[in-house]
Amino acid sequence: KNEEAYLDLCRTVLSSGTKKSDRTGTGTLSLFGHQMRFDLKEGFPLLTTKRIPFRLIASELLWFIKGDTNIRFLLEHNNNIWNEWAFQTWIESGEYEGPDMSDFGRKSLKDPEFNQLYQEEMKRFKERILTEDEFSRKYGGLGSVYGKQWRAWETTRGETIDQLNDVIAGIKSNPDSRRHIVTAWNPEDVPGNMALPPCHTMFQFYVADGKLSCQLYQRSADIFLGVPFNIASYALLTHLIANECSLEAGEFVHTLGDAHIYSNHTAQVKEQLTRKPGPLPSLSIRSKDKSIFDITMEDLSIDGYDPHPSIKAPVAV
Ligand code: UFP
Repeated sequence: KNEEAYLDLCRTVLSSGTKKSDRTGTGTLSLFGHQMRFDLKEGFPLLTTKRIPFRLIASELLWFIKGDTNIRFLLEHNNNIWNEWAFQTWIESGEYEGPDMSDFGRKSLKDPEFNQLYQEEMKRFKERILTEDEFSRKYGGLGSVYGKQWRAWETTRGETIDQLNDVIAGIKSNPDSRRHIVTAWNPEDVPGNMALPPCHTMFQFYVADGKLSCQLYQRSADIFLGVPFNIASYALLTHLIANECSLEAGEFVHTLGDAHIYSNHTAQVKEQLTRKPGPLPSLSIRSKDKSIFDITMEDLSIDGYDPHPSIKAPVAV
């Protein structure tokens, strides 16, 4: 049952995960290969055992769907989840003349005085992205992130492939096909061009009995902070594509590679496991006949969401 699938994953990793070191130096409990199923008929899988900010998930997904890779759209929606990646390019550029911001992720967590400086620089950066077109073109772009790979995958012949549009056309014209795949993992880009190689490496759609299902292969999964976002994001994508193709939403199948709980998240996970899940909310899409590429935040709403309070935890950087 939906949320239980997530809580079971937490319990399994806590009780039988392997201690494993990782890129961030934090340390994790980890297991390899796990699958959860969410029946979208039973409600929208936005966890109720802690509050998950649907607004951030939805505006990020609409940004991917548009093929946008510039954080200006996110900032216009008061969404700050990708700021650090753009800020990094800015401070490494020759034009940046402020205080030394190297290793700002780690330093801002440890050093309150530095954090103050960092917050001020970040505020100035965001303001310029929002108000200066030239600056935003130069420093707001994130390069080969999801939006690019989904909508404008670059071929060796210098053409682009619109994977998302093609997969939608395929679902409409040939629903039984076993080739409804979008891939974000581009081996040509991964070694140098990407600060964070895609975690959601590929997804596939499946149509049966008038319902559209989606399976995601996620290579790396931060169970406490990342996975609840990822579940909601792909559940929403499944609904939006189903709506676009005049199908009902079926299941979201979430397959994980390295599924891990960071050592500084275990107390929070245990706290969450003491909470009793409530009924799942429901998603409504207004203006049902709008194209998926024109849907805006105003067209989406979550009803009946009454979660337990959010739980804070440090992001591994
Ligand atoms: N991570 C997620 N979901 C995401 C995302 C990142 O769980 O959507 F963007 C986590 C997984 C991992 C870290 O803990 O971010 C990425 O690090 P690495 O590239 O070393 O796997």
